Amino acid sequence: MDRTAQRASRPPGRTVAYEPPGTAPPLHTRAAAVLEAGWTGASTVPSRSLYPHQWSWDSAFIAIGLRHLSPLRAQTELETLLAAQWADGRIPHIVFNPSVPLDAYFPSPDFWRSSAAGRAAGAPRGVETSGIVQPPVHALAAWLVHLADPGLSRARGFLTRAYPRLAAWHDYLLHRRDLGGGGLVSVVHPWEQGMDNSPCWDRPLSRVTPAPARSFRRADLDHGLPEDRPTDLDYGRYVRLAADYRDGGYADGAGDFVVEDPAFNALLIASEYALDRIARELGAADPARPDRAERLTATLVERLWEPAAGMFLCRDVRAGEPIPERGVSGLVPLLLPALPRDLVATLVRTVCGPHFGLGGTTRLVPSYDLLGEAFDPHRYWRGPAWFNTNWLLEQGLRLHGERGRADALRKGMLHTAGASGFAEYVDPYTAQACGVTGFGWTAALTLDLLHDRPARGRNGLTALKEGDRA
Ligand code: 9WN
Repeated sequence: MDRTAQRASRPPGRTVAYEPPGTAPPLHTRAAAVLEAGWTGASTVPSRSLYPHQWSWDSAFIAIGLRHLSPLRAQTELETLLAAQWADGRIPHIVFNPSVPLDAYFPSPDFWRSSAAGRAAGAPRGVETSGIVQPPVHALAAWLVHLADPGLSRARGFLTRAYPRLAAWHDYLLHRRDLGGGGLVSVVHPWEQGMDNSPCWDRPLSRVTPAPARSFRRADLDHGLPEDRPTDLDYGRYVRLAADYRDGGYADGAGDFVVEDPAFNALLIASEYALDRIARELGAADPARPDRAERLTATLVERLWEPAAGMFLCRDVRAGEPIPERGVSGLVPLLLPALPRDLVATLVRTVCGPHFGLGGTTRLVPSYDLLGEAFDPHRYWRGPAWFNTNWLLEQGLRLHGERGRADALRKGMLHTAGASGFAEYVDPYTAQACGVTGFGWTAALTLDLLHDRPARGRNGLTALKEGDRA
């Protein structure tokens, strides 16, 4: 099918149902079928075609939804990822499935060469992985998975086995990745932050000399529309950064791209709260841990809050300055329980204001500033709305008592997920599906929203505060 026909045949958005009402199976059944289709026996692929391996933060979000279908599978999902942890504590962003052909995804295991190039950093020998990381949603996911069936979790020693690995993961980030020296974690590649081609990276990436286009072959364009994906120039820079990191033995601190990101750090803080709850459940509470989460929240505010923008901004550590772009990552700290009240109020105003349009021009929050020069409603993380960031914002709104807005966002997400065939991302204005359909975390987080108890004002994040059975 040519590109125009592919675009025309996309599942429509908010105005027309994806399947005629009455004939489609319930949303819950369809979401469960997506996760079933992606299950490999040990973990879930984000997409059989575009992403045929295990991804780190995808697995965490997928486990959060999967726990409602099968707590055992959700535990296994996280255990498979944790088994690929490096001895220095890092959890790799991809765990490769050896039965998938090398040319099915780029960069493939023979690019990363983890077991050889990562030896000094402690890469595992029995499995090939990438050498970079992704946002630390894992302790939060592990705690929520535990709460779904504490009896099974205790019987299998799930948290007992997961806890030391999660603690080592956080230690790696806090000790080896404080590259700005101010107490926050830095990412060293746009793929680490997870919002790969966000306009927030344009400035720091402009310092990176791209690898020549002929030196690699992209596999993503076999499955996705070029106008929905990063450009070749972006890929050239991603490849250069990753190859330099690999050639330096995956040692931290030398690269050209070093950024402090609000969402990455906020997710670490949320996971610090979760780690504290896990430790308490195991009778191994560390009195320093809750303080650490609150101290990190204060540091995040001190280093990344930008009053003039009404939100958090990324910080270009190499240039020593904030990055003047409004990306959705600057809203994600809304999920932090200890965020000062005036900042909560400002963030809510920003989400609902002209830059993100929630409840006005958009039904889901876009990945980037609607008024930004680089805004593009279809190109990946340069404008489209994604379900994981919207889920995080729904959690944050509800946590801070914004019930009406959280309910509306939840409703918009459920409708859009079903109508788009569980799209990877959608046009924030029309809700037209972009990227692939049948996407893992879209289905998983749909299930989580369906199992929420919004009427009681509870959700996954309130479980951190209350020890609630989420
Ligand atoms: C590179 C798997 C991943 C997500 C990322 C998303 C995309 C990969 C790619 O897919 O990135 O890691 O090949 O584009 O940007 O957030 O984890 O779903």
